[in-house]
Amino acid sequence: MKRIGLFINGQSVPSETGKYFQVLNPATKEVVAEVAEGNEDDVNKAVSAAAAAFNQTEWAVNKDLRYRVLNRLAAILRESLPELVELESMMTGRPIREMKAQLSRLPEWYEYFASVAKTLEDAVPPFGGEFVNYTNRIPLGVVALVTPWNHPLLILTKKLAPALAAGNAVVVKPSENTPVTTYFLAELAQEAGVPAGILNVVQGYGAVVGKALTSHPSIEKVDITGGTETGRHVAAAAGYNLSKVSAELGGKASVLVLPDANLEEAVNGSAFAAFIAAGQTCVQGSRILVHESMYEDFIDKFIAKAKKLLMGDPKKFDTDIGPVISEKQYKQILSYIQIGQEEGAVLAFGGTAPEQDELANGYFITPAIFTQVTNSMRIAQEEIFGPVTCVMKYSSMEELISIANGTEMGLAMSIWTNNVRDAHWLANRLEAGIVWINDHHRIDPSSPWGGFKNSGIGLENSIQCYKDYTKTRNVIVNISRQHFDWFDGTTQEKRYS
Ligand code: TXE
Repeated sequence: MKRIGLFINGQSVPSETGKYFQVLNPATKEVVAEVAEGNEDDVNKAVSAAAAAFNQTEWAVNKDLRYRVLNRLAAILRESLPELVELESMMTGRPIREMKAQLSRLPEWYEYFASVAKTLEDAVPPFGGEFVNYTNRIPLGVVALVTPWNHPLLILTKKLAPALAAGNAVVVKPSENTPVTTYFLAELAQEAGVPAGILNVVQGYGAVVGKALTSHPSIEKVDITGGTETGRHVAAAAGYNLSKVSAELGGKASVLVLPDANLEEAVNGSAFAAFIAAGQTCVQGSRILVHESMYEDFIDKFIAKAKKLLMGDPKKFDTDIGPVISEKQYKQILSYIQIGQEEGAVLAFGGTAPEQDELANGYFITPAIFTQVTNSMRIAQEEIFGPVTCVMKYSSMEELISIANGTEMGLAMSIWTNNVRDAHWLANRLEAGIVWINDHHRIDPSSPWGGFKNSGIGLENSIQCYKDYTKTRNVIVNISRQHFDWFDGTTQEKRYS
């Protein structure tokens, strides 16, 4: 069995306590690896190593170095994909086909942000008078990245690529459920030329390592993806330290099917929105809003589609749906399925253990479709984070907007229509940070990703995210040949501001 250490100052080290915790495969409950369990002392060590590397290596001040190293990392990562895909699938239980599709895009993030670092121009503000003014973007210092288990490497990469490109030193706290690939990515980064100490990984539990790291006074920015409650605690600690914070939190995404939509396309899109990753994504289509004119047909076809999804061994290439991540999530999802029925919704399909004996050991739940759902029900409002979705009926555009915006979350939504005017009209009325039209889940390093309302604060991806990993030094130069003396005794009117 593999034993994996913490990654501090470019080296694999045991934790201060010497303790290890087990990472389980949720499809089989077999142990994937034993991982060093960090604590506050390990966090302090990692933050000190990061601060020293930030101050003593060229990383923070040499953009060309960063550009070359991050492009090299992208190339090395491409070559390492088969092993990472397999490991990530074993830790998360996500089907190998999904992980391959997702991880094969990761190198693009390092390339994109390397190019942003290389090409982004600073400003020359029109200061006026005889002054030249220019700004310099400089890295923040040591930043903390806290990541979840649903897309371990993708979510890490969305934060790490801009953080490194901007010249910061990083300490990562991966999820206790899925810490293994994060460690290997750190090794690959070192191989690519990231100096020792610039990227550190401290594995362990959220309440210990996560808390110590995100409340550490030397951390200049905390970037977390996790549950909304966790986000609130982390943001409060960051607020006390006056450090920046970016938080990608819970979601309750609506899929809006307009009356003119192509039914088959809308059904396929809704299944993709709701059931990829066994529904464990922050943008999961957990509320499918269908016009009354097609509601019954939609439900029939949607159930037929869900029936065809192959639940099984994540290692097999034809598996569509794997298990959910852990016993905690499994119980949470089943309890919501019960709550939905108690609230009066109809469980029209799924929501049970699969029939296959070979899946009995894993945390498998068949895709669940609720109908007769009203917007005030808990299953329509609270993040379930599993393969459960609610289909709701609407009759007018006003009602559609009111249901879609009628949650505390505001991460993402998708609109399905061929009517270009309605698509854009509607998109501009939705309270969500991301709106897809005739698609769902699509992502690109250049395209801002972040939530409104209780779904979080700040952005991942895009030039804006890069800028958020920097601070601005503003240089104001007096180029006048006249010597300035405010107190020259003349009382002449002069500019002093
Ligand atoms: O998340 P946590 P959990 C939602 C989803 C899920 C729920 C709980 O609804 O059902 O959250 O999942 C670290 N200080 N999302 O318990 O705990 C933790 O160790 C600092 C949505 O797994 O929020 C992990 O590394 N860090 C989401 C990370 O935070 C702390 C993805 C996220 O774990 C901490 C995951 C603390 N006090 C869950 N407590 C999305 N937006 O995609 C925990 N952590």
